Amino acid sequence: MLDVTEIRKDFPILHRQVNGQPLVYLDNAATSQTPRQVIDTIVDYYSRYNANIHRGVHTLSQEATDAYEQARIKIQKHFGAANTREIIMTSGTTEGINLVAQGFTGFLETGDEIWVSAMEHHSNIVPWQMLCERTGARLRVIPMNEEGVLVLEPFKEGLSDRTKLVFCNHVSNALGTVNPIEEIIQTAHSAGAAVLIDGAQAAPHMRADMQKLDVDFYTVSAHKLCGPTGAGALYGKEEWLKKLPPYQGGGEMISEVTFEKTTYAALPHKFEAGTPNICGGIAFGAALDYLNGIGMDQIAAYEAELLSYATESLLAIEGLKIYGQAARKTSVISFNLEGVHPYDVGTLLDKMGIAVRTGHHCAQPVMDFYKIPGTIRASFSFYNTREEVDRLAQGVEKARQMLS
Ligand code: C6P
Repeated sequence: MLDVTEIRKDFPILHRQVNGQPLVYLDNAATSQTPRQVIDTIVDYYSRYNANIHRGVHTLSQEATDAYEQARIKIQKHFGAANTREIIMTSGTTEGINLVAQGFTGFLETGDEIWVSAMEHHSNIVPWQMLCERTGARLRVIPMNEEGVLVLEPFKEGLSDRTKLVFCNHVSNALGTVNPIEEIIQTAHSAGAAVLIDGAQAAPHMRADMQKLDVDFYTVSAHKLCGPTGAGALYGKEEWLKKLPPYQGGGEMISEVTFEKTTYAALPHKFEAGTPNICGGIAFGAALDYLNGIGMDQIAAYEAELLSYATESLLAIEGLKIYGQAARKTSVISFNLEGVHPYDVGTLLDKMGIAVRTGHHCAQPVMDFYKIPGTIRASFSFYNTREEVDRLAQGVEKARQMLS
C-alpha cells in the first residue's frame, strides 16, 4: 500500500486552506494536482535553459531540445509505443482528437459511418460531427444501459464495409466506467475500421500499452497526470500517421519550402507546427517519472480501495443516488441528492473546503440519458485519504439537511 502521508508532502497545494478549512481536493478528473518534482522541473527550465528547440546551434537550445525529446521517449515508453515517431506532442486530448478528425477528411465520403459511444466527452463528439458535416458521413452511437455500461450488440450488428472509424473513451469522465476497449478495437478492426481511444481519464489510473491494445490512436492530457495544462500526447500507429495529412502548416513541420511546393518533415514533426509548449512537454515527462516512481499498479490498488470506501460511505446517505454502477470503474463517483440541484450541493461543499465538480461534466448526452441536469462528481486520486472521504460524506449529509 502507498505511504499517502509521505506522498502528500510532495503536493504543496494540498496543505492550503479554502474558506477557513483544510482543502479536500476531489476534482481530480477535471485536473490533477502537481507535485513539487514537476513544479521544480518547470522552475528549472525557465531558470536555466529556456530556449526554442530544434532550431538553434547554441547550448541552451540544444539542452532544451534534448530535454524535450527525452520527454517524448518517456511518453513512448510509458504508453508502450513502438517508437517516438508514433508520439505526437499536443496541447492535450482535445487537440489530439481534432488532429485525427481533420486528417480523416479526405478518407471519408457520403454514406460512410463513424461510431462513437453514448458516454463520450464533448471533445469526442463535436470533432466527429464536424467531420460528418465536411464529408457526408453518418454518426452512429453505441448505446449504454442504466448501470452506465456500453451495450455492444447494436454496434456489432451495425458494422459494415461503410464503417470507417470508431471512437470511444477508455474511461468515462462522467461515470468512471472502464469501457471494454479491447473488444471494441478487435470488433472494429474485423470490419476494417480504425479506432481512436480517448485515454484522458484512464491514463491517471492504469497503464495502457499501445502495442498490446493494437489501437490506432490514443490521446492523453498531461494535466490529468500530475503534469501541467496545455500539454499532452497523441499516439498514432506509424502506418496511419504516414497516411494522414498534416494538421497545421507552419515552421518545424516542413522539410523544404518553396512558393511552388512544400514537402513535409518526417514523423513526428510533420504534425508539430510552430513552437510547441516546450516546458509543458518536459514537465509532462517529469510527471510520468513521478507516477512511475510510485507505480501505476500501486496507484490502481489504492484507488480501488478508496473508491469502495467512498461508495459505501456515500450510499449510507438518505436519498443519494450514484450514476454509474459498472463492475469496472475508476475512482469517480457521480451522484445526486433527491430533490436537490447538484450546483447547490457543490456550492455548500466549497464553503466547507471540499472541491468537487458539478454539472454535465462536458458529457451532456450522459445527463440526457438519465434525464438529469447534471451530477455532483467526486473524483479521487492516489493522494486522497479515507479522512477526506469522511469529510466529503459529512459535508454531503450536512448539505442534504440544509437543502431538503
Ligand atoms: N475532462 C472533466 O472535468 P482536455 O481538456 O483536452 O485536456 O481534455 C478533454 C477531455 C477529453 N476526454 C475526456 C474523457 C475528458 O474527461 C476530458 C476532460 C475534464 O471531466 C474537463 S471537461
